[in-house]
Amino acid sequence: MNDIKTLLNSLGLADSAFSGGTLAVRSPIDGALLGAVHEASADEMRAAIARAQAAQLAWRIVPAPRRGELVRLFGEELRRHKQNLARLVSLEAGKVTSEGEGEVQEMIDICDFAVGLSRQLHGLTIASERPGHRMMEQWLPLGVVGIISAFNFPVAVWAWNAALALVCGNSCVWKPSEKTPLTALATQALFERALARFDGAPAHLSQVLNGGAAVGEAMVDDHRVALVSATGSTRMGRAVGPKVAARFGRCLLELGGNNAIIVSPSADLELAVRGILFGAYGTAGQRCTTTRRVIIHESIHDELVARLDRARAQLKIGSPVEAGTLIGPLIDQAAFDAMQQALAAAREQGGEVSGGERALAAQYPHAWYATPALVRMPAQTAVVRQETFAPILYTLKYQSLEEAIALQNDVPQGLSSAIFSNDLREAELFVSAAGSDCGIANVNIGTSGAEIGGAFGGEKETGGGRESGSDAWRAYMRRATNTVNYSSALPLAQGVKFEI
Ligand code: UN1
Repeated sequence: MNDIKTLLNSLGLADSAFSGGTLAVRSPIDGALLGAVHEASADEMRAAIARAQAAQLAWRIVPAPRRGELVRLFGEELRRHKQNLARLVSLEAGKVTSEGEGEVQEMIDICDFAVGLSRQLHGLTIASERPGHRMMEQWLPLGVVGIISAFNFPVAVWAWNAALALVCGNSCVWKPSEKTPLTALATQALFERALARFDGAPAHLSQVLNGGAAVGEAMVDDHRVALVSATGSTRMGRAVGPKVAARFGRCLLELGGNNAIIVSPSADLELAVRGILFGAYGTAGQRCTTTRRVIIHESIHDELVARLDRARAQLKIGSPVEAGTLIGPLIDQAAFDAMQQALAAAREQGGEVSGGERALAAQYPHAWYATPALVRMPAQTAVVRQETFAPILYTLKYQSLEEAIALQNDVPQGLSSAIFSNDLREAELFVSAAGSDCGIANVNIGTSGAEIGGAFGGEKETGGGRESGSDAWRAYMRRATNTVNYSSALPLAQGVKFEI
């Protein structure tokens, strides 16, 4: 407990920020109480949105490269506090040390990206059909951006949204996962340090409000929130999407995945084994990009499955902050129970399960560790088509690549996918219009661990949103088409006459 207090203080949090509240925070590592934070009410959310709206009115007229300067300063704070924030990610979300550090690195990377972007929020000039006229397209600040984030990337996904939203001239209101409020508060404290070093930013440019569904709902229902960017389960997205649509707000959804890797006979099996193991079992299977299915050509199926199963059994499970651990805990008992239910369903549907038992129960009776599971499935049954947020890998067999691609696509989700193949034709078919239907389709790397430079997101039940790199910034701006007449006549478009 002392340890955590020192850590939180070092990140700029006063004791009152993490004690005395009603939202208890427990570490998934051992169940220890890390703090008790204030839970906001729906009214507090509405008041925060009002403050955010005032902040945005001032921020939108600050030149974009100046706005970039604030994000640059924030990136500096993140660099300075990388180890400590990463440690907090490990303690609160259960990520192994290198993944906690990777998460903060991802925040730093998106800040760098956003700083560059702040000088490139470019529009278009379009040829007008009328003489003495010019048409242009501008991208202008949108308003208040609401961010709902999940426990598994408790701070990086917020940073993808916030860094872009801020350089685009918006203010942000953040509702983090109830399971990870401390990393959110610490991130907010670091942001405020950057703000204090910046001359000319309005107060309340970024705010965080912890709490449950009622706080999230107050954000989702509020017409002053121009964009709701929500990361989490498809169930959550189904609740959020229609509400935002009903008030004609904008939504950016990043929901469930059910990501597959196809392994062809020409694959480099060494690479494939490593890519599959990290994809399936890294982060204890709790990434939206986790590899949940591997579709293997029949000629190499038995050999590859045997190798995966042997390697699976060797992966070191333990406290994520101990050196050498590859697999940390599940976030809570509900996650463990959901894993057991999926494995029971898989058995009923003809699956042969290895692993998947509770681990380290004697050492950590109040935490939920599980051995990674590999399930040989006879077919892509109902349980395989659903996302279970746990380290379960289903193996399937194929004969023709067309069949493999059809299997890969025949799930409700469409986030990430990959093929391991050294055959150019196969690889190109996989990334073609007749290939993977996902937002991310990789060749000879796994399904998870995307860089921030590309647009991140997926199709179908994944929600269709794109965050992070490429031109994802456009979601945080509004497009204005301007026609400027610099002649002294008033010709109408399409040759319409209206003589007065
Ligand atoms: C998520 O799991 O919500 O590609 C995001 C990845 C990470 C992001 C995952 N960069 O695995």
